[in-house]
Amino acid sequence: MARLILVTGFAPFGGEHTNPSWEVAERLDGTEITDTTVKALRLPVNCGRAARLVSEAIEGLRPRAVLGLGQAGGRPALSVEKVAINVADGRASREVDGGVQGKPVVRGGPDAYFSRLPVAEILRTLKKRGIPVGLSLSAGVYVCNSVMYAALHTLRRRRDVPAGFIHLPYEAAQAVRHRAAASMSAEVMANGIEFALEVIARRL
Ligand code: PCA
Repeated sequence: MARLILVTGFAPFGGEHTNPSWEVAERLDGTEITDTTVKALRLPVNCGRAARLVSEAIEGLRPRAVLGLGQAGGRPALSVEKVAINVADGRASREVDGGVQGKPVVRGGPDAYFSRLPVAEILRTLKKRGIPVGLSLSAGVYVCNSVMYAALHTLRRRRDVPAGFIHLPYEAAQAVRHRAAASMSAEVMANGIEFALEVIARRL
């Protein structure tokens, strides 16, 4: 059976017509990266449903690695997430509260999981190749955090399967509607994610 890397992206939300995470995942769908094939999965912007779907995909497809992608509008660079917490708040507008009104992603689950991607190597490689990238210590408390947490929880006994999450800035055309917030072209983001997948695949 082909070795798969599962790459998830999201539907548009918050009045947007596109979501860069799906633009990038869709571009990479079916490509071969170091003897692995990218399988893209589009997730709904709903904490419970997205978490369930990513877990089901991991159980059903048995990927060798999992990389979640999501939009973090306003961030200036790709951000490699270090940690997912067991808090889900189903309303993006309440991110500012830090999820104090949130529920657990998994009832009884551990407080947090660290990314199991080679974070430092991804950061080094992307910087070397001229892709703006940084480390993030919070994936938030909205759907992206839920997906990262759910993937790591599903794989908690399969430590040989690297899994984690990278947030993407607005795509250039979206930023026009946000007072020219920081943005990047889908092409540069896709290149960056391809480099990250190469780093991940090389270690499998
Ligand atoms: N970004 C949101 C949810 C979907 C997405 O693309 C987040 O950061 O949680």
